[in-house]
Amino acid sequence: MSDFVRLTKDQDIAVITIDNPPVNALSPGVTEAIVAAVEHMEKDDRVKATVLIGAGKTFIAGADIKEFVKLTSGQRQDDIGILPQLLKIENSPKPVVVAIHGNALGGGLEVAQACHYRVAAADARVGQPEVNLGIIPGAGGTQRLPRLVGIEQAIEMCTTGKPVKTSQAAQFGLIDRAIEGDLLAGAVAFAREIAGKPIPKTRERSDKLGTPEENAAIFAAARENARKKYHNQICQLAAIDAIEAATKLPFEQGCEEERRLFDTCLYSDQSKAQIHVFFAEREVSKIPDIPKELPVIPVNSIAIVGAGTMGGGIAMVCANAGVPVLLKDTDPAALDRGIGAMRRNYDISVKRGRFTQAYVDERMKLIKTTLGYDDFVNADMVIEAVFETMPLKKQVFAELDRVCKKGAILSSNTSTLNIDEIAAMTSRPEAVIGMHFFSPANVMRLLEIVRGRRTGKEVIATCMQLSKKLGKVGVLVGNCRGFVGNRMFLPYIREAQFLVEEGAAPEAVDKALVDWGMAMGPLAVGDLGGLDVAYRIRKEYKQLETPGARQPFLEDRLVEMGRLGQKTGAGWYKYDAERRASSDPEIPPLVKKWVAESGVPQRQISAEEIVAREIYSLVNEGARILEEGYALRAGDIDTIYVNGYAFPAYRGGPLWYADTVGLKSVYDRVCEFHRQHGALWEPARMLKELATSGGTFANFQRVTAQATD
Ligand code: T1G
Ligand code: NAD
Repeated sequence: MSDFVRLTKDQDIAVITIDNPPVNALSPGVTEAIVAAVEHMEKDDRVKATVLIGAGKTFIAGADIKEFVKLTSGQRQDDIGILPQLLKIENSPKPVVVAIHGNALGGGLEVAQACHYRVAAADARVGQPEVNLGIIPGAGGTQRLPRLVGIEQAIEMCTTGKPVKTSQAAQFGLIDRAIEGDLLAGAVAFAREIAGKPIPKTRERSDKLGTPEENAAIFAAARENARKKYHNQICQLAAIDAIEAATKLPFEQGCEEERRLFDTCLYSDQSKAQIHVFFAEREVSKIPDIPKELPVIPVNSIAIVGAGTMGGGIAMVCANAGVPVLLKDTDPAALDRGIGAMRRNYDISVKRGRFTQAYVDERMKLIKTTLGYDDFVNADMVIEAVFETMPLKKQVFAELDRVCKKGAILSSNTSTLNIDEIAAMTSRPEAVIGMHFFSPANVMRLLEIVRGRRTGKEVIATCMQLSKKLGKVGVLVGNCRGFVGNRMFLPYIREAQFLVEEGAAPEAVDKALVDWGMAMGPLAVGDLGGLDVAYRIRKEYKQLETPGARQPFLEDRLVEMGRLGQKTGAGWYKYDAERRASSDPEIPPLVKKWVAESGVPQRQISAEEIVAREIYSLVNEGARILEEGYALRAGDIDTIYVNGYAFPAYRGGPLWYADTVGLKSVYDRVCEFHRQHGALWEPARMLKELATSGGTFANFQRVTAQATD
């Protein structure tokens, strides 16, 4: 038998164990090995049925995505060809029962659907997440799934990409039995029960395919919903087309149509971008100068200083990960506010069915509050989230250095302040690191882990690992102003103001970016976070601005007249009680007056120029960050923007997008903006070098993230 499968027997039941670590992906040879094993058992008369199970932590997590990269980059010519193999399993004269634990995703669930029965551990998850890679199921999933769960559920699973738990899958008819306790034993017992009975073949079923009359409205509604929800994207609509083909065509023809739609998606820029994001998100945890096997510091308790917007959210993240939290603030009212905000957030999650009340009660029990530092001595790690002023941060870290035990990690959630300056307040700068969560901390997946000049490698390794435990995407960044995300965001929101100063309506700026794919426009984002936050940062760093460089003035004016955004009911837009935005008739005359006073020439500005100036401001600053060494890889910057700034994954992130456009034309456009708008648009040296040498950001690799300059 091949290395990928092991064959054993439990009396009259054969057991095929798939073993292709780390996630039993259907790498070349795996499907063939499974089929060979099934066919081998067919010839053994003592065998009545076969169980298919995965070794390690999961069943099959899908096709081997690396093979798709080889296909679309031309490294591989031949077809991946999973589908024909699955037909051989389905046509087996002896029943094959699949036993699922961990995940059965994509091709993994398609293998399961081609088997005759499916049993699963209670905590397993099954799904068709292909749309997260910009593709659709390509091994018969769009043809078999609707036959098993019906049209609507198949559409839901294939367009959202969200896996479902065993209990739900059993309700849909996708799983025949949920197994408590020993999965293999339960699967073998099930196989013994069904052996000898007529073998159900999914492809022959049609009872859940509905009628053209019934289905017409379902498909129309699904398409309309997909166009709205997945703006600009092609794969969700392709998945709907393929499922519709299942209701109209015989199985084999339906699979051909699925294949045609699959290839259209796979060779699209959108899928290449999303597959880049998939691997980039996994690459961020690889730090060249920090060995994978470096021992980490156990973090079994966390203390948080400051129970405000961020401190409360971070406490929820820790409690959700099962880590006990000690939360400190200055007075009981502040603690009550913090706890109150957490309860409100949890209530929303319960209402949305994400958590049960019992789960929430358990989590809240993990959060203890305090007004002093007494119990901080027991904390393995501290996360500081007090007001963003250096004097207060220094005072708090001096206190932490005094009270915390040796070996404790001291981290700050600062969004702009110098980690080394904070660390210098302690006798243990090697234990100080930045843990920059994004608001709302209990929702946003991104975590910038800021390496100080003296931060110890085991402290970094510990925080990188902890970020995964906390359900975050932890990206290691250097200690420069605004780190990576916010440093790039400053020119992005500055450019938005300049565009309004030059004649674009605020709505036009935001609409251009939303049409292009951003979840929200830059001005609306300002209103969401509070225009006073960026205002304070502009004032705090005024002395660092390039002398004589143009400075935006509109948001300063808005802030100075108390228009701070959503929190004051008005900013660039006005907001109703539910914080729904609408254009504010007061804004155009205000802007007209301020611009007239400034003398900035007015002109028509196209949506194309708006998008180019916004996105290329991110690219240019991103290139500077890479050349200065504050990020390890272009993929790290893309991961930061996709997970922290709602940059569309189907565009791959700012630097992948620039590579897709072509760095020569990006550079030429930046040079044009430099000529038109001055020093702020000076092209980054790396952008110039890569553009003139035909290089790409994707191929740029740095050895270590720089600590500080
Ligand atoms: N192919 C290749 N490598 C994979 C992989 C896959 N499908 N899934 C994971 N890996 C690698 C990953 O890069 C990492 O590598 C290591 O495994 C651990 O992953 C035909 C067309 C299963 C939930 O989309 O969602 O089937 O960095 O860090 O957090 O119709 O991996 O260690 O070198 O993510 O425990 C559909 C993708 C494919 C699922 C586990 N399947 N995987 O999460 O580990 S398309 C998916 C995941 C398809 C068919 C279609 C997650 C996971 P390295 P990890 P994890
Ligand atoms: P906030 O004003 O909502 O909360 C700060 C809390 O710190 C208040 O409850 C205050 O009472 C408390 N505090 C002040 N001094 C204290 C002390 N000595 N001991 C204990 N508690 C004390 O502020 P926030 O928005 O949560 O920001 C906190 C930190 O997180 C800042 O450094 C900020 O830059 C950073 N940050 C904020 C965001 C955001 O979007 N709000 C995002 C990322 C990072």
